[in-house]
Amino acid sequence: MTAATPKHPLREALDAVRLQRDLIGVGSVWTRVEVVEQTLSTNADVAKAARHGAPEGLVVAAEHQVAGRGRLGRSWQATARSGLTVSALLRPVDVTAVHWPWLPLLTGVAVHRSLTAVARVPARLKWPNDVLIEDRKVAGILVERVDTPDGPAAVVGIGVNVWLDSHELPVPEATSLCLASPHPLDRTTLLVDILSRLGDGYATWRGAAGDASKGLRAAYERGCGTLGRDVAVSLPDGASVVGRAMGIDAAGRLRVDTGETTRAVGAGDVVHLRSGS
Ligand code: BT5
Repeated sequence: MTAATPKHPLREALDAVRLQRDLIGVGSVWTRVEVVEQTLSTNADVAKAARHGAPEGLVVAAEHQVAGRGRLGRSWQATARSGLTVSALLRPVDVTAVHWPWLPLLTGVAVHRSLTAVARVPARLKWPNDVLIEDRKVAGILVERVDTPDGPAAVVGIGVNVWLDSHELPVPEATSLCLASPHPLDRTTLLVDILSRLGDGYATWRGAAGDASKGLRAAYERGCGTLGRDVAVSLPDGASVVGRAMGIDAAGRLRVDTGETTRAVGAGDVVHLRSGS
């Protein structure tokens, strides 16, 4: 990837009226879209609303998120209006908890499809739910389970780098849509597309009672650039698994062939070592 030529970043405000109009309606999962100028974390905001009884379908998007959360206590950094920082409340009460680990993966499928179809970038999923362009991270997803008086809920958080110039990238391994694509696009269009796909994917998954074998698993595998590659996976307990990523199992875990055995990894950080052959 070549270093940045600034592409006249058009940091227009999110169009809250259009978001409401295009996302909310009969048959839509989305019930309310709020755009806030600044907040600490949209995931924290939606979790708080969930604990206070907010119904499924609440969406909060921030123009500037100043304490964005990543997984495992890490952070998500983005300058004002440079991308999407958005969270949505889902309450899949009729899906048994064993299938909930598919929620981040189905969110990844929606984001990946949107970036390839609308932003027209050669994006690939990195298990479990990063979205990469040429091995650089353009989007991150954080799904958190929250206990609420109305039962367990899921807060689905999505961060996408849209108008970040190269000198603004928070880490060298990051990229943005404007750096990777010659097709400028506005954030409202992208957000409508991502949430529409997420809503459809969620409704289908829920309709299948969370059973990913009814299409989600295959869809995820098609978009996943981790498969077929040699990987090193750091596990939460500090151990690591090195081998060839072979596929995704029925529980959404990554199957890694270590040469001696096949391990199913449910959580961890993957490093892509090199392409498999
Ligand atoms: C993630 O965590 O990638 C999940 C990020 C989720 C962010 C959204 S924004 C809306 C919602 N509200 C929140 O508070 N959070 C969610 P993880 O896999 O742990 O990756 C975090 C790591 O990505 C950091 O340690 C950095 O190395 C890197 N990183 C941070 N900001 C980045 C950015 N803008 N682009 C690419 N990489 C970034």
